[in-house]
Amino acid sequence: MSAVTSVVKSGISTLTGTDDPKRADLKRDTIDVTSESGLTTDHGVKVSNTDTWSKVSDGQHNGPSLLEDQIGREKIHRFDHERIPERVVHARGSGAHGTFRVFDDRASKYTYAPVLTDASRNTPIFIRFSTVQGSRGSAASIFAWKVVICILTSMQDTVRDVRGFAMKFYTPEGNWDVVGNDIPVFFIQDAIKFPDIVHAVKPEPRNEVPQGQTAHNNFWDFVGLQPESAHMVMWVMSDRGIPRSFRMMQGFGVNTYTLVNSEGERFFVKFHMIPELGVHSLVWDEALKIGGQDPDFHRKDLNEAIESGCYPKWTFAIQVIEEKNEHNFDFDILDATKVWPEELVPIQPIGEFELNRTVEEFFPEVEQIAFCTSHVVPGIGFSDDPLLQGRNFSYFDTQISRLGINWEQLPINRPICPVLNHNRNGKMNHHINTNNLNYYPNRKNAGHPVPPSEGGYAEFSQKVAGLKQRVRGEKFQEHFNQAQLFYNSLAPHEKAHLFSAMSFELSHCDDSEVYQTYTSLLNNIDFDLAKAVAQNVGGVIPDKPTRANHGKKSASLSQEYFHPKTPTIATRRVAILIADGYNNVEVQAIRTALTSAKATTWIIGPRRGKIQSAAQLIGTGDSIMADHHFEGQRSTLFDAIFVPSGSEHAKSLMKNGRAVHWIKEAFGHCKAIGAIGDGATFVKQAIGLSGVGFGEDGDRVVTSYGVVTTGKYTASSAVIDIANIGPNSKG
Ligand code: HDE
Repeated sequence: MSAVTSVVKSGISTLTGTDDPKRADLKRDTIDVTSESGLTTDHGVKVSNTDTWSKVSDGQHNGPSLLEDQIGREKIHRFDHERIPERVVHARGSGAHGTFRVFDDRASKYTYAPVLTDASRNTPIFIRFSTVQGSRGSAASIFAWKVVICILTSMQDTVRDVRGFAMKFYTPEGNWDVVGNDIPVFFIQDAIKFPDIVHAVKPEPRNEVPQGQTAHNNFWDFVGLQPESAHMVMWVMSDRGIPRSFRMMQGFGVNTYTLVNSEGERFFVKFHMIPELGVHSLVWDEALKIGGQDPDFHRKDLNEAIESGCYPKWTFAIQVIEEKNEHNFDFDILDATKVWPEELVPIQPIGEFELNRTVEEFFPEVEQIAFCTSHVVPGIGFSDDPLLQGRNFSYFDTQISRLGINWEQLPINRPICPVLNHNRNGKMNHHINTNNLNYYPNRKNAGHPVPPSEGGYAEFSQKVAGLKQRVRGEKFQEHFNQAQLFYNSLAPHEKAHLFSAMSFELSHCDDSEVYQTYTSLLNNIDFDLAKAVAQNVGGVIPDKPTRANHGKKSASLSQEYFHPKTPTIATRRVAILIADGYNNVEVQAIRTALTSAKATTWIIGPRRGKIQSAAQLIGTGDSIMADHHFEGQRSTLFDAIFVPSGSEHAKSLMKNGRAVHWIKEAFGHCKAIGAIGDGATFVKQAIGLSGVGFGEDGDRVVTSYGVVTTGKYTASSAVIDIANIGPNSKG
């Protein structure tokens, strides 16, 4: 068992039990299976034998199986039809239930939507996180893993990709969906290009390769010829493409929506979700390795945090532009390939939300949940953003082919408020209407429209004039200013990561036309970057910039901006590396300190079993159970490592190649490593670098490599140091 003992709740008063209307609603369809439960068929008849098909037999030999066996046939029929089509994009995902609330009514100057203004409400929410490119995937068996490792690595959480961040708010006014991503811009400006970008990024039609990767000819071919994607490509190639955890991602509604207040004034709005734990990423080498070591890394991480009581939490914020200021920017505020720089349009926090309940069963909750950008509630509306307009058509449409026309009756999708209209029938209809009147108007006025004054949705009366034509606005023609802004705003190590990512991806393109076109396009963004990438991948090496870099920056585009003000190790995974003869007093002390700081600790030893402490070796003291052995888990799955003192233990660690590799690899990934006494000597030898600032004299030393160690190391100083360094903060 792990040492996940702390039950830590964040600030929100959590809804529990039947107080949560969505939870109560789902309860209606929940089946509890206990040891008392007996099997029945789907038509309710008790089943006495579920193991043997009914057949003709003399009791000693098998004869033919009988078609009349309803129990056997039903079992096979149901199994044959278990699968439904996966989502055409965002197929692989994970989700959880939670609670949203606003701080106060500060947003009422922009909207009359109670979900955004009524602080007495706790709104139940569900969030589904996803990767975009890859298939839904399957857990490869150990056998398959040995035989075809490429299949395993294709279905995994840590691929370089955009992450979906789709939220459903179950409000008394109906469901509101914000179907966002972890990146604030998109590849294309107009919905009509969506099938092209998705076909280009998905596995190539000839051979279904690659899975879960943008690193192939067709993707880079398309984006090289479609310069409006330049900005988004920079984000995907940055650290944002390989998040450490769903819990450490920003979310963005991306499209421009509108809010309407009770005065009838309309505002343009963008939605932001800012994680309490800061925005953090893996390093690429880790992401690649975790893909093989733990393909479900992100979904496990989400469940682990919620189940240990460390509820992932975000601030909900808005950016607002008054209608009259729509055209006051050098970009079009309805262009989804552009951000609204925070310096121009401040981000206003208005609420917060947390995820506090894992799902009971994946399929009926995570797989069957379905979102629609067109699902808004009174006080919230759309804009003429051409991407949003197309999305409003697409989502409803795709749910019909994935789940059927009655998809909104599924438990996870149905609203918590009454649903009543004259829509009828269709496959898998669950509603039984007691009224004979399925049209309006009718003689009883049954099922009548509700005026806006009583809560009916009112479209904003927007004046529209123009010629019918296939055009995009003038400001939609500029594609590189914000790609430059993004690149300029990155910290040096973030720039280095982006350069490596592009080099990796373009190296995987074997058509020279593709990588030459893209490196030429890159020169519109940054000359030095374009030159360095082109040199690496055999692209077109520029001798001067295609256009000058404007040199502007916007602070909040860098992940650094979102590091928590007070460093924290809450929810981080710390491995304690031990062998027989370790110092148990230190291990207990560091565990206590880390647990109270809301981190989780995991004992890693030479075997999953009892590891004897130094005291026990001489007949006193305790042993400890290792959670994993050195081969069972790797350093990549942890944020930091701690090695206690103990001469026997340090000697055996040094002799164990895998234990040495643990340290070398964690060091290479710039993780915090704390060690004491002989443990510190082991760390130093394992890294093979002496003189990098280790504190031999008892002082605490933090090296530029991220290793902390000292002769007089204490548990509390370790916690402070590990938190201050921050896993992967540099590299
Ligand atoms: Fe989606 N997108 N999308 N998308 N999208 C889908 O709907 C679509 C776009 C996003 O967890 C599909 O139910 C079009 C932007 C997420 O269930 C589909 C366009 C953003 C999810 C669809 C876009 C997103 C989807 C496939 C361009 C970020 C997963 C399955 C006009 C704001 C939702 C489904 C979940 C899913 C269409 C662009 C985010 C086909 C036509 C921009 C998070 O309807």
